[in-house]
Amino acid sequence: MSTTSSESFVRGQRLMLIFLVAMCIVVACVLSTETTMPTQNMSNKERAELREEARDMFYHAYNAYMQNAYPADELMPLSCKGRYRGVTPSRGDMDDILGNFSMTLVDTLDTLVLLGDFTEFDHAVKLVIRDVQFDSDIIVSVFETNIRMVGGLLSAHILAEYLQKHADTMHWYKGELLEMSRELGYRLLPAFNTSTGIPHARVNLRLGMKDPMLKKSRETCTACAGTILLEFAALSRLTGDPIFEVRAHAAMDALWKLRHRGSDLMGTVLNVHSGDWVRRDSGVGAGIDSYYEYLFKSYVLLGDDKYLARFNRHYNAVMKYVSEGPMLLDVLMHRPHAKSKNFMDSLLAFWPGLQVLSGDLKPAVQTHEMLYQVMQMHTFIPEAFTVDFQIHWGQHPLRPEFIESTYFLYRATGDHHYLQVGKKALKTLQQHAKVSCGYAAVNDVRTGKHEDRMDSFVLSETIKYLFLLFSDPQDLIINVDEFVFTTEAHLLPLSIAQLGNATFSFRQTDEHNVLDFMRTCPSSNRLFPEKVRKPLRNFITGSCPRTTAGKRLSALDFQASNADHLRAVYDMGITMVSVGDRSQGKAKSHEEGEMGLQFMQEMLELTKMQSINQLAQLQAVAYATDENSQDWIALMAGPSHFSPELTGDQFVEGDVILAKPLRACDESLENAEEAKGKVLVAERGDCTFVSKARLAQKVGAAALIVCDNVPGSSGETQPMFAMSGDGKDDVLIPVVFMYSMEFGKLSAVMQRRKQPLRVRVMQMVEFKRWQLAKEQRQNQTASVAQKPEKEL
Ligand code: DMJ
Repeated sequence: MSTTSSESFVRGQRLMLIFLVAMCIVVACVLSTETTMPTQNMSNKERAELREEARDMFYHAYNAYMQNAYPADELMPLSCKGRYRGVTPSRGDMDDILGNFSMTLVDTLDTLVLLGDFTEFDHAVKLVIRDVQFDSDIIVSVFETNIRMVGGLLSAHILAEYLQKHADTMHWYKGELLEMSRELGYRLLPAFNTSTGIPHARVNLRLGMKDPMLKKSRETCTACAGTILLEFAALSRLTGDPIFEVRAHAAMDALWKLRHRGSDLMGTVLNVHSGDWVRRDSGVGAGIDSYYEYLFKSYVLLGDDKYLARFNRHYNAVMKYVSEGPMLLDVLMHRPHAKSKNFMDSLLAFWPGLQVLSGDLKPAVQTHEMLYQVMQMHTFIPEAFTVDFQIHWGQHPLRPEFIESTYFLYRATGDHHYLQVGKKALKTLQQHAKVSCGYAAVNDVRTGKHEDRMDSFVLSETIKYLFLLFSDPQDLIINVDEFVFTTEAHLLPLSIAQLGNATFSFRQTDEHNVLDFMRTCPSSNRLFPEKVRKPLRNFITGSCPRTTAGKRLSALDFQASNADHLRAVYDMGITMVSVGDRSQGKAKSHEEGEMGLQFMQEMLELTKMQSINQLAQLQAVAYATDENSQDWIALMAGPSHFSPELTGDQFVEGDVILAKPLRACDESLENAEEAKGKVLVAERGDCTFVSKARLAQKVGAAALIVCDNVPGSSGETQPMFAMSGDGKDDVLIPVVFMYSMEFGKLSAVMQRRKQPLRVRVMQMVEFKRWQLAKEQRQNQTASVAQKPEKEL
């Protein structure tokens, strides 16, 4: 159903009002009900200095890119040169982000306007118009190309026209960027030709889906398919061509239908043809994050309240099942009471920012506080960290999410705490990521080692949000409250709703009235951020009381080292026996006694499950103690999510060989011939686990061992994990992970042996069974040999 432009205009105005009023209510509720003042105020002078430091950071990175990398997509800050697709050694699937279309410059254009640098913006727009082209035989990610390139071109177009009107400049500009974004949009459209309407994850810029490499394409992530609408709607409204918006709405509708009807949760990976879920983990981080963001922001930008209703349904489900105090832990969409991961990823740091926009401030303050503590503990927020805040994956590519949330929290509360947090983040970047040629990603926050990588979002988001945090509205040429920030922090004006809506749709019957889900002011019981943060201040060290009254401690969450847990367990009547204290525990009340019984029951179940699961999943790399021996030793290894599981008596046997180069991130290996039929070893880093696996498979290796790149790591001291893939299931050889200490043992044996070392990759439990059977056989033989003759 289409609406008239005057209706759209009214809706646009209404929305802008709703949005601004919502923000004001949040601020008013927070500020008016509590007199406690935040502790460390920041002077205007210091704030202005930090704003200027953020500006300097921008130019340090931008100039390094322009002088050493442009027209490449990205700057490689350590080698101080450009990263080109097909020229620079491949990092595997990760490179699908690159299309040889000067991504960093396009992604950065609107930041130049925010900084007030119209001269450089004018120059940069001219360069983009002159140099950037899309007719390349390159497979790119639909999601990344949309958010970084289409979004970058569109917001630059909008701002160029804005400057023409309001700054009397760029009069030469005739809408070239909009034309470019339309062309790029057309090149992405073939990806939407699926039976569900949910787009493929990748498309060839020149050949569409006709590229033979895309023949088997069928899996995508929820965020990949659900982060299209803002850009495509803007594209349709600005060009007058409805096709983009129609396709993006259809994809959103199809995704909505795939939610679990019981839990209202979404999984992370799905099949675009059948609509079947491939991964049913449900959280708010990797694989799903910006789908939720785009539901809410589509409502704000377009005024279609079905998106608010959908967002609210999902939001309530997330808060019910995924949110656990300040933490957000993945569950299974179809079994939402079962946690599916014991770690959180850094991408979820955007969530508090989204919560602020939707008006739910208290949990935003709490989660942000938890993340701030993780950051202080590890310098940066690592890519993934466990529920006890240890590092699960130590990389940090200078992501923006935490700073983005800090910015929105500051805008909503005015609390200077968030300026202090921003200052800390800025200084950390300066101290630990700044190099002479830009800012370098951190390969491992434990070692601080740099990586030759500066993602385009460092300029388009990380530094942009820092600059905005320390700027006053009067420092900025535009009123940012009149814009929606896309997931890549590109600015789309709320006035887009006035430009007609070709595809406004009826709400589906299962979509409740938005009012059913409207949340009230979060500060009804005298909320002030400091008050909310305070009890969490020592959340990570666990030294503050934090057992919520009335909430039962479940065995899954129990940590013996947590004093509150011990207290809660004691109150439930369970005695923790230790030397010198054998007094009988007595439940405080009948109800707590019941809880205690339930707890113990769970504990037993859990122990059973854990030992079964851990052993069942643990892999082994086994070898004979010497060339002629029958005695075997097994080293502990972890499985992967993307390769076939070795179960029962299955194993793969072969000689071990080290990949050349060891990281195995290139198109091929120098020792590809030699690697055929062998158990290849590649070191972790530089590219994804799964791309190493694909390369190993391509050269004909029988199996792959990925060894850790963090010296001293060991399965004895840290939890083993399963390597994540990208949702595809094209890896057919077994792939296992070994921590450094375990691999060190293997490597020492390899060096000692004259002959190549032959190993078996198998299930640990199977190895143990095999050993046990062997021992029993040996014992039998021995006892037979020892029996006196007469007994024979
Ligand atoms: C950005 O490209 C976007 O913010 C996206 O939504 C998530 N990943 C990166 C930044 O981490």
